[in-house]
Amino acid sequence: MLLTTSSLAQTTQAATALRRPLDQPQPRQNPGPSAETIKAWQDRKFGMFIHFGLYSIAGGMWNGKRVDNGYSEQIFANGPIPAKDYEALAKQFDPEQFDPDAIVALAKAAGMKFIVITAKHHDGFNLFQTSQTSYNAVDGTPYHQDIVKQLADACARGGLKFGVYYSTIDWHHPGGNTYIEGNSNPITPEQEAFNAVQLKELLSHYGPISEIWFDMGKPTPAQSEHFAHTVHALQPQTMISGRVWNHYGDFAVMGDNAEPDVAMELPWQAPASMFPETWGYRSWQERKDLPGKIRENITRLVRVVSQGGNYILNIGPEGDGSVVPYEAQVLRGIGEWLKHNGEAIYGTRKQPFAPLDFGYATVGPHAVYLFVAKWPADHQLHIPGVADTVFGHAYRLGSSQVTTNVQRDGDGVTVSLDRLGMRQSSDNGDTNVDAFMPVVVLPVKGPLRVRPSMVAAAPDGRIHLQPEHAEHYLNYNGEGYEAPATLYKLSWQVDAQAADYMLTLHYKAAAASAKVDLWIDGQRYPLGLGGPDATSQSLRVHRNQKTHPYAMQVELTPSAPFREGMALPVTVQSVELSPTR
Ligand code: H79
Repeated sequence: MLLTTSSLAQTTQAATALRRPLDQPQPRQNPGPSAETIKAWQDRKFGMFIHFGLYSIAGGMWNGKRVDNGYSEQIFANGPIPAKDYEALAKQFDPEQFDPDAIVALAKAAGMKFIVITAKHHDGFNLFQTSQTSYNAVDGTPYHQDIVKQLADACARGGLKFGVYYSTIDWHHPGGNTYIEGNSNPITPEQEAFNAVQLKELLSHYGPISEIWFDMGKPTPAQSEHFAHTVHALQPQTMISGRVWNHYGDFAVMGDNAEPDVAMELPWQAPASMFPETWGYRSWQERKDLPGKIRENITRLVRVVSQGGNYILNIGPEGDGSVVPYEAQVLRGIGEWLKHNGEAIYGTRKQPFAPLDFGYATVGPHAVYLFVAKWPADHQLHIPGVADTVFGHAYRLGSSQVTTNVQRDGDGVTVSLDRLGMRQSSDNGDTNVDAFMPVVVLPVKGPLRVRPSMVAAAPDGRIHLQPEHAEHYLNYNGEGYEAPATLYKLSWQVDAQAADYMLTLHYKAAAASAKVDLWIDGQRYPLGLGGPDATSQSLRVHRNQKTHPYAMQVELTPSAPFREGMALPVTVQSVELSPTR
């Protein structure tokens, strides 16, 4: 049977509608990537970002002077450089040292599982051949080759996933944008049409695109939907970055070099550059303390992965396409560490414990991994709330011949670092990166049972819940880079001994039509908040110890099913629970 492109796309899409639990936000674009695709994307954990373009030739210098206001990939705007002069860089664009297979080999040596390259940055120059403008690497430069194609092919040969960065801003095209501070430009209708054609090109000519890293601009919700739909109509399994805005992404993106400070339950990524000052090559960047930079990035990777995220680390090759030696050394250093410790990173889940005083943790299919960032004074690792889990003997990852018992200790367990023969390594000038951030493995037999940290009941059994004691869940990537993240869920873990409670929700006056869902141990209680004068609601609720053996889980969300981006339509002041018998 012959399938047209569009019917093929529809067939693929029909099979991939994503379902999430009803107390989680539902994707705006559905169908999109399947649950399997999302999980595989999350399991990769670590990838390479490449910022490369005409700005790489300038390298943060113009007319012999350093341009130090803003990122070097935005030197056109920061200079500012006259358009004709910047465009003339295209005639010099001939990156003879650009070696896609070597870059793929470097990414693999770093332990990276995917590469994302700037197909088009804000300056409007395209690393790929496009029908929309000759301002591209093939038609507008002496190089005459498609960099995106070269790298896509090299990734396919090397077994890495491949993605593209795409800025919806365009400072070059006549129908495009001019620079504004912060880069939250509205997208003109001409620009939208131009972008949609380029998206079709990128999604049609380069094989499977694992992710598309939309960036910046401030499209309308209809434009964000248009961009997302254009991508998914051609490749439903492409993961779209949240910076397509208005909650049309398949994964949330933190700010440049930022990490979340709240709990995360949907897919997300933290983008990082080697130095916070630039993503594109900067010839005069001071590149000091290589071991420190390696340690910094291992720590960031571990912190991000222990919170369930993906870490994408940038390189900014020089104008001739060569990788900056310092950046290659940083990547190789991380790779050395991952060679021994990767089991604790790839395919793991976020840490389910209360914050750990010694560092971080992840959970694999058969083990808990403990990352020792701070040497505990008593040389013991304490893990709270796991007294009911059966552990095998603990060992240091990479040296399983020395083992020790996992000791019960109150409601948790303790592991002695001395018994594992582990010593604190000196941090000053230590070039032995492998000694850094050692990982201790606690093999888990049977289920991992975690008693969360809980809000206690008063002696009379009453429980007083305040927003400060809840996990806060936020919607990221709303109406542009500067829009604040909004709250969609509060979640408390409560040490509740009774089976039945009278619950009272106290809140600031809400719109007459405002509705929320209260969830008790996974059971949904829909609530209408009823008008500007109402400030509380009471109802009977029941504990379900079968599904939530340790703690009663109390959650508030918008009325289910709710879409990504919907905020909790009320300001919660407190939740009071009193046992009814
Ligand atoms: O591609 C990289 C950046 O060029 C792009 N995102 C990453 C991945 C980006 N474009 N704009 N922005 C990020 C936000 C702009 C932030 C800025 Fe600033 C605030 C630019 C000028 C003021 C940060 C702080 C850079 C200089 C000062």
